[in-house]
Amino acid sequence: MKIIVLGGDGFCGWPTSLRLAASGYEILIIDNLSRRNIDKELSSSSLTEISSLEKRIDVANKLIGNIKYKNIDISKESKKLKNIISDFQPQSIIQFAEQRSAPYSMMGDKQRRYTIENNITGTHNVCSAIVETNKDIHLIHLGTMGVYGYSKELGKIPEGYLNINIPDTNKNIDILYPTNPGSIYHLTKSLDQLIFQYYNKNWGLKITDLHQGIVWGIETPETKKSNFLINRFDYDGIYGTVLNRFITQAVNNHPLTVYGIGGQKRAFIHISDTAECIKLAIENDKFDKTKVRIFNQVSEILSVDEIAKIISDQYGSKINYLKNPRKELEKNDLEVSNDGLKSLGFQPITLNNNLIDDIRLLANTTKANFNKENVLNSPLW
Ligand code: NAD
Ligand code: USQ
Repeated sequence: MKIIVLGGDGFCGWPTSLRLAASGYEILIIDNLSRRNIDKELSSSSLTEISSLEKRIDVANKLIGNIKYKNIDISKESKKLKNIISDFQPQSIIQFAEQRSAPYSMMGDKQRRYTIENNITGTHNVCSAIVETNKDIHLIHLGTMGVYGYSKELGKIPEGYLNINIPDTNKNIDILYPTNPGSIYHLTKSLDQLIFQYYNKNWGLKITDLHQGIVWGIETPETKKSNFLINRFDYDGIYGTVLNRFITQAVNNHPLTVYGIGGQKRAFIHISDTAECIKLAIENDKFDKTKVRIFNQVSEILSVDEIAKIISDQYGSKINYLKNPRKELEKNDLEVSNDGLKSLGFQPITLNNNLIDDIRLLANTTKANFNKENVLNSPLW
C-alpha cells in the first residue's frame, strides 16, 4: 500500500513515516523544509542535531523500509501536487504540512498571514487535488484539540460533533462542535474543518480529522535505530511544547516556566502514540463516508502545574510562575472522549518515569545546544 506523508520531515511526520515504512507501506514524503527555514528565521534550532532529509531517507531505506521524498510547497505548487498524486497513486494521504506553532502565528502581521495562507491554502489544495485525481483516496489530517477551546462548559468534549436538541422539532442532530480557537494557528484548524465538511458533502471525500493533543517525547523505537534517524527536539518558547520544555529546563538548571498559575488543563499524547494512532486510522478505513470522521487523538489530561510538580519532584527544579504571555483561561476543567481510537485498539501510553528519563537523557547529551536566550521568547497576545 502506498501512502503520501505531507510534512514528513517534521516532528510528528518523520517518526510516523518511519513507523509506516517499518510496517511495510511504501512512503512518499512531500515537504518544503519550511520548518527548518523557520529555525533560521528565529535563530533557534532543534536540541538534537537532525540530519538532512536526504540523509535521513538514505539511512531509513537501509534500516527501516521504503521511503522517497519530493520537495514541494503544497500551498503554492498545486499543479505539481496533483501530478505527484496522479503518478504515485496513493491509497492514503496524511496531512501534517501546516505551520503548527500558536506563538509563531501570533508574532505579527507576516506570521499571521503566512500561517493562514500556508495552512488553509495547503489543506485546500490537497482536497482539490484528490477530487481531480482519485476521490477514493483516504485523507487523514492532523487537527488539534485547540479547535474546541479547553472548557467543560458543554460537558465532556465529544469527538468532533455535538449532539443537540432542536426545541421546535424536538429532534436531536449532530452539529460540528462550536469552535473556540485561542490563536491564529488554532483558527486555521477550525477553518480546515469547514473545508473538510464541504468536500465530504459535495464530492464524498473520505476524510479522517484527528484532533490531537500536545505531543510530548521525542523518540520512537524506529528513530532510535540510528543517530541519522533522530527526531527534532524543540524546547524554545515558540515551537517547544510544555512538557518537553520543562524536562529540558530541568536538565539545564533553568527554573520551570509556568505561565500564570498553571491551572491550564490540556490533553497530551506521546510521540510514539501519534504514529500508532495514524496507523490505526489508515488500517481501519471502512467507515460511514457521508460524514467526516473525527477522532480525539489524546491519551490523558494534565494541568501545567501538575506537570511542573512532577518534573520538579523528580529533578529538584525550581518552579517560576510567570505572567502569561497568552490570552487563555488561567484555570480550566477538561474532559475529553477518546473512545473512537480506543475502539480501534489504541492503548494510550501515559506519562511515566521511564519515558521522562528518555527525554532527560537526550536533553543531557545535547546540553551544548541549549540556548537560554530562546527559552522565554514567546510573543505576547
Ligand atoms: P512540524 O512543524 O515539526 O512539521 C510540519 C512539517 O510540514 C515541516 O517539516 C514543514 O517543513 C512542513 N510544511 C509546512 N508547510 C508546508 C507546505 N506548505 N508544503 C510542504 N511542507 C510543509 O510540526 P509537527 O509538530 O510535526 O506537527 C504536524 C501536524 O500535527 C501539524 O499540522 C500540527 O498542527 C499537528 N499537531 C501537532 C502537535 C504537536 O504537539 N506537535 C499537536 C497537535 C497537532
Ligand atoms: N505553557 C506554560 N509554560 C511554557 C509553555 C507553555 O505554562 O513554558 C502553557 C501554555 O500557556 C498553554 C499550555 O502550556 O496553556 C500548552 O502550551 P504548548 O506550547 O505546550 O502547546 P500549544 O501552544 O497548545 O500547542 C501545541 C502544538 C500545537 C497543537 C496543540 C495541541 O504546538 O501544534 O495543536 O499543542 S492542543 O494544545 O491540545 O490544542
